[in-house]
Amino acid sequence: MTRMTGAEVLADVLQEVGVEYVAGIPGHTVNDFALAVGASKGLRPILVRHEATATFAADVYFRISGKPMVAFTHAFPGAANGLVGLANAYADYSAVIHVGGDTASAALGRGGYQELSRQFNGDTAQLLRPVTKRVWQPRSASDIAQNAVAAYITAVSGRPGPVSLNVPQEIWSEDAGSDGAPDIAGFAVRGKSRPDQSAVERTATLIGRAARPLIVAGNGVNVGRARAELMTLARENGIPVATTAVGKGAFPEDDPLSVGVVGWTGSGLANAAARAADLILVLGARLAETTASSWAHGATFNPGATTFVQADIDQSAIANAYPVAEALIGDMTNVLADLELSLAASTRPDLADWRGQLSAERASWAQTALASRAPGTTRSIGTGAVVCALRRSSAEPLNLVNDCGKHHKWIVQQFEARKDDYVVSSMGGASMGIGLAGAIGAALARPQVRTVAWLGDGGLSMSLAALPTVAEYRLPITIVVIDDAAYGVVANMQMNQKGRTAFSVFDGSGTNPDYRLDFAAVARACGIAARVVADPGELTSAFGWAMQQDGPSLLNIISNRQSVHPAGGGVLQPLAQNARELMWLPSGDGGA
Ligand SMILES: Cc1ncc(C[n+]2csc(CCOP(=O)(O)OP(=O)(O)O)c2C)c(N)n1
Ligand SMILES: [Mg+2]
Repeated sequence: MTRMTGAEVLADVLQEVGVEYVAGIPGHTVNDFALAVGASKGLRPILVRHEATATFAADVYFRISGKPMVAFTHAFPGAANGLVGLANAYADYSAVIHVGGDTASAALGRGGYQELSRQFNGDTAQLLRPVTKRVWQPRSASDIAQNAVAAYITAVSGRPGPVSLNVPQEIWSEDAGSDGAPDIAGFAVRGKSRPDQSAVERTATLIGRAARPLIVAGNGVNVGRARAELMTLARENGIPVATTAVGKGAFPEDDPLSVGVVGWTGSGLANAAARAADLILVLGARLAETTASSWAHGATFNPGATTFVQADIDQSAIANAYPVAEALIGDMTNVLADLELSLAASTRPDLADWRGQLSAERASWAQTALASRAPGTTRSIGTGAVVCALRRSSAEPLNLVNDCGKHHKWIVQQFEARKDDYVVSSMGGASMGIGLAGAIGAALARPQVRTVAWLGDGGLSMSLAALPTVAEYRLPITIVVIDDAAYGVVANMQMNQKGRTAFSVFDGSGTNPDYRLDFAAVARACGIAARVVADPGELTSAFGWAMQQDGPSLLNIISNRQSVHPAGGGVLQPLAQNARELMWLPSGDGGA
């Protein structure tokens, strides 16, 4: 047996806990780790060209595969470049294992090259602290195995999140003190929690008595791999299902029980259902600002008239916004399976009237949605028509990663997520740039299906550094850029508020009104097949072409600044006192 170094031990442990992909950019502080990953048989390296590509990709990879991916960075400049993806993963409860190389301990505080220690030795770890569940800073190579297992367990357990192993440079090459790989079998053990049975039974009774129950499924259902259990519970009991924007896809939207997405970016139908429901079963969601339309009473939820029951793997998500009548704490598959058993043992609710009431809403919402899908004109293509062409272009399951801007709401509200689709949106972080870099993670997680990266021109400009990676690894990604030559959502907001724009239109602040970044040319230069679509009549054939490419493709859809969010849905408004008043609300019938 040969003695192993700290770097070799970490590469080994990462494989043992199920990591497949390691993405990042090396430098001298993390070089030994890069070389150990390169030499390992099981880990697959993804060399990116900006650290944020690695952290965003890892975030979305976890959301789809349920497995953590590693993003590694060098000293503080690399770590700082990767921060946005870590913070976004933290805000949205997604697991990422970050491995950072840090300045060698002997140089700390003495003017070490690339050290961040002016205030305290090793402050790169302080950069990472607020954007991770925990930072580990091994003091010797023999700490690495234990620290890595603890980091993995922390990342994936409870509500998932990013973690960081921030390793001083000298430790990588130190002897880890053992012959051969550590045996982690008894350490990296995961269990599943089960909700309290009496709480399950009381919840079943509340559901059995409700006249207008609604399920609101959050991303906890996706992350908890509980889509099948949700389907059984909803269908066996005939209960309508909404999702949050981030939870979109947890329940197929072509199912007659689906009402779509609740909240600001959601549908008129889902918001009407949530307002009218007398009982809402919240699954793996915390009813945050965008889901609850800024908690404005009667916009999405009617907390005074609705009883909430909430299920989550983590107690701290319960009653984040509204008082609850019951809390089911446990793994989402167990919560749903136990609840279904309990409901099956009693009389199933008769909800025909409630579903009838919703069909009238459904018909009226279908009209509103249809009216907003006008094709537009040459060089001013309607985004709703693009969503239709995209949906029609693929009968196969797909991954879709949404960026942030006015193009985003069109997908959340109007793209029909079907069984086995993953439609990823970020609402906690909503960082621009996740659309393309995240699509890399999606394509690595499910390479057998096509991945769509859905972005605005602002978001794509911010993540151009990810384009060569898409081409270099020949990832089956179709990039759709809704190009209005503006930070459109900001420009619209400014026009509505003040009748003028500032810092939101790409025209050189008026000096170059015709400037247009040629994304198709940039993509081609990177090795990606690309087309400009200027006419709505070309949409169908363009999508047919793009989705059938062997490798990546890009469609530059020419939109214009006057294009808007789709109509309907919830609201997002200045908070005023809404959030603070929540504690003084009267609870709903049967509420706690
Ligand atoms: C990293 C980051 N910076 C700024 C913002 C604020 N912001 C939200 S949407 C948006 C404009 C998006 O422009 P674009 O990608 O072109 O989308 P459009 O609204 O034009 O569809 C901005 C600046 C953000 N969400 N993330
Ligand atoms: Mg734009």
